[in-house]
Amino acid sequence: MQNYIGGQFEAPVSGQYIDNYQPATGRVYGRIPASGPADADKAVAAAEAAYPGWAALTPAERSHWMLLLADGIAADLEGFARTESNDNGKALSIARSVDIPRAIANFRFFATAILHFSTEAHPMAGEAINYTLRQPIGVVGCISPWNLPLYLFTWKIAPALAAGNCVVAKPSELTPATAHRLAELCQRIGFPAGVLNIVHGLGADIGQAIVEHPGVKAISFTGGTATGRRIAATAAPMFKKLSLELGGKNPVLVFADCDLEQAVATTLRSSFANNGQICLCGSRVLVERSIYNRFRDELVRRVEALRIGDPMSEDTDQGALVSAGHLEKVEAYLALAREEGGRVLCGGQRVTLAGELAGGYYLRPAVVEGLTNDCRTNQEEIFGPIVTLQAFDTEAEALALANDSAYGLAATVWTQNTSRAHRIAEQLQSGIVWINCWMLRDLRTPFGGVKQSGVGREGGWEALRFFTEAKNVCIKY
Ligand code: TXE
Repeated sequence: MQNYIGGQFEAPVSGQYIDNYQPATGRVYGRIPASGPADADKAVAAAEAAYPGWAALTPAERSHWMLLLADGIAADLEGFARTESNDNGKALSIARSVDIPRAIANFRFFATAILHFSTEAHPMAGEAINYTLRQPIGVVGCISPWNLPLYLFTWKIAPALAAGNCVVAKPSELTPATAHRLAELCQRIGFPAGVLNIVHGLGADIGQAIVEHPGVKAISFTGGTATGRRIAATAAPMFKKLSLELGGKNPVLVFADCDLEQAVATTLRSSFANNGQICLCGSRVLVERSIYNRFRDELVRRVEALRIGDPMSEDTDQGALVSAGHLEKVEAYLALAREEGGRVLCGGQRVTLAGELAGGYYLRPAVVEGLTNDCRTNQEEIFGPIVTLQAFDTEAEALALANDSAYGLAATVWTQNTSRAHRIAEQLQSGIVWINCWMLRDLRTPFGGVKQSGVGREGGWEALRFFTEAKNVCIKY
């Protein structure tokens, strides 16, 4: 792969490359540029050169270009899905039904949202009128993680472009392939050169260089909390706008008055979809004591039935984890859970598949019980196929356990009692609350977390506001 700068594919200035591993086999299957500050300079220069032209287009013209990107991905959905599955290890069925359709939806949503974007007026009766202009910021940086590669990459790029900014974007070095495929699409359709620049490499090198670059006026980042802290420390003294979507340790509250079948079926998904590698996955399942055993036994039964296998096979529920390092991290948490007194009810073993898949990063999904909420297993983000179960007796206790976390991204509540649902939703320290569902997403809604789960909100008008600067104009009568 090469960097995509100013509409051209270019080798990194260093001439150095990084190996890209295929999680399904554990083999090196490609190389990506090891970019650094000199590449960031080139990408920012290309974006600055393209900016006046792109910002001057009408929203309808920008929308047109973005819809062409959406159409291009849609026409190549299977190709993008296979590329994503190959690069990330996720089951092809998920890439095909979730990741790539959502990337298309991101472009379509913001390409059309910008046509309806409007600003406010504040009349001062008889004296003056204020109106707000929302103007693009200039060159912005979008840095995305490996778990939902094209999905989260486009979730940032689409509003940035729609609002009239030019972008320097960096996908995760673990999963660069669909971003590269998007760059090829840009070139094929003649997407205006320099408007979207895609650079590859390690976070500490090219990621840090983008954040530090004085020409980059805003940073939108999704990734780990430690990385977010570092980015904030770099960007804050430069007064850059920052949107940080970070980790989670999401609670799932299951009350005895829930629809048990739906609660179990969805908790299976909310625990293990994408191998638990979604920031929205519920990792602490809190169950009312009177139904605890029934819920636990049924969940474990279904977890044991999950099929771990070749990501490309249609029968696979769970593909490979993203990397050898991540597999080791998840296993280390399982060992910690045991040390802390947890009982592993199922899973946690490595799976060795046959033939060329023997070196892949496969792990049986695990359910753990017997841990208190204050242990590290229940406090730290694992981001893999492990959930813990805890029993509670009262609503107040459930709420206290749910909120006893440094994180506050997403929470799920299972109850048929509407009053309780509203009462709890109001009190949960969480940016997102799902009642009797999980990951039901309307792209207009504010998306993001509280506490150490991040700063700012993505989605809908929030994203378009983030990627614009408000200017008040006051006219005296
Ligand atoms: O993420 P990083 P990692 C969590 C999850 C995971 C942990 C670490 O718990 O185990 O984070 O994952 C780029 N300046 N999440 O290490 O490093 C990096 O190249 C600028 C939660 O893989 O945060 C990549 O493009 N950029 C999560 C992106 O940041 C830097 C998704 C994310 O990588 C950088 C992923 C720097 N100094 C992990 N250092 C979620 N919230 O969805 C790294 N990067």
